[in-house]
Amino acid sequence: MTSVLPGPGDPPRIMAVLNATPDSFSGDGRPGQGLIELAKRAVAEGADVLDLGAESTRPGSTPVSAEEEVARLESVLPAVLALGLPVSIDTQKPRVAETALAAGAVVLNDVSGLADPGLARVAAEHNAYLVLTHNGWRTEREVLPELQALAEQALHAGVAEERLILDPGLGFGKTAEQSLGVLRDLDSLTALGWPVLVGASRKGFIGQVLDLPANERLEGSLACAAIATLKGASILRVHDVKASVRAARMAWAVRGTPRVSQSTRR
Ligand code: HH2
Repeated sequence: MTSVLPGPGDPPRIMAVLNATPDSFSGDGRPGQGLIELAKRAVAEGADVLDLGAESTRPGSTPVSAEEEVARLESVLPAVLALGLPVSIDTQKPRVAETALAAGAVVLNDVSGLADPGLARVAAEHNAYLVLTHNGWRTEREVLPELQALAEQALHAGVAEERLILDPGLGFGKTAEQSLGVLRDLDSLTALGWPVLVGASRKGFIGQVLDLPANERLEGSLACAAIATLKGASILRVHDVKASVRAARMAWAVRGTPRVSQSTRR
């Protein structure tokens, strides 16, 4: 199975978005067989990791109970796991995380910034990767320390250092200007040496810059993918796999130097 993280000399891993939700902002959420077809296509187009979510994180989306989230996941997870790539679960609920990791998922993708600290304990128990996302905004200077504080919290809960992945949370509680600033300064985050995940694909800040709806944001998303790659991101979370693989490989060739690795972090 491909590893979740790239080696220091490899281009970023491409994480394909799979939304088992009827109300995803990006417009391609789909339950059941449609999602499995989407997953197969992502594999054929060169995805490295599949990120499966059963609750939309879109502002204003309807909250889903743990029971409903588990039911949505269970209807597709075995078929997605059978495709042979590492599977990530986009959830904020320890109960949902527990079920998915027990079934074979290997990454917990938490966009809430450990709103429920129980999630870190579940990741630790299963030795799963844990994506810690910066959610909200106070000042630009506080993004890095807040992410580091989340990392410390996860380490304290027993998550192994080499299992942590940090995400600056583009669009999460941030204006377009703030998201652009975070992407502009991504080097300062990747320089810390933790693997960094960037989810820019089809986000609202791209729509605001280009004045385009979600289904017209491919080029803007690729520009962001290239910038994140140049600045040392380890994982790109994307909707358009084939185009993103190419953009990342090209930007990585231009970068020409390995990314800072955890082993040199301290
Ligand atoms: N963005 C979304 C969802 N999950 N996870 C991480 N780690 N980083 C992100 O930036 C991120 C994420 C929102 O995108 P999408 O899944 O397309 O929409 P929705 O949550 O409405 O289904």
